[in-house]
Amino acid sequence: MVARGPAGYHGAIPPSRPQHRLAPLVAALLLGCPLGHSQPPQRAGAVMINELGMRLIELPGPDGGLLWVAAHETTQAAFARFVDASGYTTTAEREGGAKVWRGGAWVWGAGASWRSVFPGPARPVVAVSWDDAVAFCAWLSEHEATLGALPPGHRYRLPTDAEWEHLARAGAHQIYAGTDDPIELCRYGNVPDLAAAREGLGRPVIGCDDGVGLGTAAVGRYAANAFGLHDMSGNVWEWTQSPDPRDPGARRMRGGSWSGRLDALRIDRADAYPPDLRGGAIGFRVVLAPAP
Ligand SMILES: [Ca+2]
Repeated sequence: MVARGPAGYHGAIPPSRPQHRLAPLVAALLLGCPLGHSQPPQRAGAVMINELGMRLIELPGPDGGLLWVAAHETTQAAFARFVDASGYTTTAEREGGAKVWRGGAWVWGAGASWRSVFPGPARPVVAVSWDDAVAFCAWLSEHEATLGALPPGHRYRLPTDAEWEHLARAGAHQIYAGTDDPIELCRYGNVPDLAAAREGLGRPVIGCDDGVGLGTAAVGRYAANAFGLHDMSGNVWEWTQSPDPRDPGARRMRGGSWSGRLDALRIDRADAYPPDLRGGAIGFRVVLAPAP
């Protein structure tokens, strides 16, 4: 368990033993150091693997405090561990379906759920509501706390809207996660592209080919942004913790997807939906952060 646990957390202050170091430029930006500063990063950039095999990277949040951020969107394999252990029933399963892409449009899919929409253990879990994502975080927090595997005072949760944007930007001023050039996006994520057009997406696409048409890609298939985070732009929309300022009953989501509008892939764009919405282009990513 220690080998797979979060850097061996058993009540001790986490050891500083990063398995992965960020590029010097990024490290300098992260730590607010002038370039050329001789002191290496002490903590930011450390990596740990949690009890579900999820890779977490320690990164500065928008307020400068450190938090652990999942490098990937939550996979179906991880979500299955939650469901198997807890007996949880998702919103789609309780309410009889989810939105699915069919015939060039999002339509109601009777009986659709995370088990049936783009199935694959390494693919992001989709067709999950905001409520489902929050339930996953609560269970994972309790599960790892019981095992003594949580950093003291930490809990899993969804990133806030501000955290998501900061993490996608990764200390740069890029338009998309990883690049300013939309043609480059096929290196950084599963986006509406020529492959999707060939399969009949029927919407405007970027003139590049990411190798995946209609549907999700396995997490981590594409290049990470400068913080080491994959699929911040594209693959699936990611629920955030935050209510929408214009509609407090709705929850913000970020990053766009394999099927959506091209402008939604921009770091500075958000969408918002009721917390019980679920569909084949919506998933989530978690952070592990000090509890308030
Ligand atoms: Ca994404």
